[in-house]
Amino acid sequence: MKQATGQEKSMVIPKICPNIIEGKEYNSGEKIPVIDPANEELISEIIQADAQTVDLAVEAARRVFEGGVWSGASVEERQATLYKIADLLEQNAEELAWLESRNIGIPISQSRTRHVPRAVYNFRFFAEYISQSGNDSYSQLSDYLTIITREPVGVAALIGPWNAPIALTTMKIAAAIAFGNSCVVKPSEVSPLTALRVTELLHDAGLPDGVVNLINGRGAVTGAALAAHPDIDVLSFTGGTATGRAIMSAAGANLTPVTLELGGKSANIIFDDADFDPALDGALLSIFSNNGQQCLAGSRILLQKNIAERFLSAFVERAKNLRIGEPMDERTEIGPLATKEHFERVMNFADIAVREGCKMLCGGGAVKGFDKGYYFHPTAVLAPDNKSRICQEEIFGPFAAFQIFDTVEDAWQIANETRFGLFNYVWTENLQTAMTAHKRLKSGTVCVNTPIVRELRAPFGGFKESGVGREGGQSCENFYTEEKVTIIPTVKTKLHRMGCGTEDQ
Ligand code: TXE
Repeated sequence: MKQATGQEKSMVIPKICPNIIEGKEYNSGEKIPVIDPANEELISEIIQADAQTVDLAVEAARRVFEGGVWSGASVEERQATLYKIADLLEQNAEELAWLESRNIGIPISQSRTRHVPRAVYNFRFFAEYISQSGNDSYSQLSDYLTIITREPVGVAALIGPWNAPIALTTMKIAAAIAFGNSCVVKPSEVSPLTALRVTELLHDAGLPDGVVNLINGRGAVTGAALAAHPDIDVLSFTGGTATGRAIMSAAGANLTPVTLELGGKSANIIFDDADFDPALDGALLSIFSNNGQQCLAGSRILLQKNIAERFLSAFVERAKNLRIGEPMDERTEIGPLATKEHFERVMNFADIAVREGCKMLCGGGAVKGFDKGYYFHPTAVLAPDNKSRICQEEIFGPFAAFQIFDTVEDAWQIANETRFGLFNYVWTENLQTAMTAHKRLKSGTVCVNTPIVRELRAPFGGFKESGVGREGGQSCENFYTEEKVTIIPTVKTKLHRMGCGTEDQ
């Protein structure tokens, strides 16, 4: 593998994204194009790992795990390496932000301020976590001490999404390796660039080769081979709900535990008594940041009837004013969608909205003035009711579906009428309404008077079809470690003597 070149490394996109197994590059296999969504140009190609290459990666991870170079390292050693990784990511932050924005079209200002700092924090957080977490023990049973310890689970398969690749995939990597595991990482075929650079930086930070192995390829080939592999111990996935089902079935055949962080259709409920300006800012951020491609987007905006007209007109005015542009332009607020297929899918929802009788408030099509690139206009529609497809399906783009409701009770009912349950947002100045939201909304997280705040200590995940399991400090410890119970008598025990031919106890 290449040596560290640090900040001096010029910002180039590698022509080929190889598979990296135990520190070695594997360059043979089908090539799959990687496209810049801003101009539709070929910027790189991945080498697809077939089932045999996936085997090699899992075998390497297993060998390195059993060898103990990392799984047997002390907490202090692991912590030092994790801090070093965080430092190196930070030193290369500009390059990582640039790669991410070129690859998936996220505005550079957001890659710089949110995605890459989050990746850095993921490693720092788990470095700190492992030095603080402790073990339980029980001494209630007379004359016995029962100690609970944790061991790394073994080989973790980590399958990442394309919408926030560096932030979400490093969360999985940091958690898996912090607890001593080895892993096989498969980024989305759409967004391989930052995962490759991060893998190089892991090596430069001194993480032993083979602790993190990188394989590239399509979901149906590489992803499916990894998910069905009998020698992985756990699998963590972030992506779409349909893919999550396929992965859970494949893993289930081997009794491999999974965490699935899937889609969402979160309600963002604005009550009449909400503080207007923060609610408006929060609603815009919630649906338009990350080009609307986020699982926790507040994509169904529910307005109580007295605030509705004023809110709608202020929202639409701001939405029309969003700066749409080249992702590398620092002023850009909305860049292109990540792929052509996704762009067409989001476009199709604009047609569906019209067919379903929604009122188009703004947007609803491709942005004029761009000959190339997958630019979709920030869109807002007023839906006739919650049954319409634009209120029930995850669009995953800058597409806000408004509804108007009457009573507080109506709000809970509409918000919960969905097969998803990842997030909900509530804006109110009434403490009772806020506390009722906390009880009544069926989702993994309820945000009151704030857009998303990601607290890594807290469990992140979804109810219903939004997922299985949770990610976060304690949740990740539970997932990436096996618990072991050791029972020790605290006094010399006198055991019943079987086979002595005596009634003596
Ligand atoms: O992602 P996929 P898709 C939602 C969003 C989006 C929809 C579809 O609504 O429009 O999902 O997105 C790998 N076995 N989210 O289809 O397929 C794939 O290679 C193993 C929500 O583009 O879920 C990639 O690495 N792996 C979301 C990863 O799964 C498979 C983020 C995610 O891709 C596989 C992304 C298989 N059979 C999309 N098939 C979120 N929760 O934030 C695919 N993959």
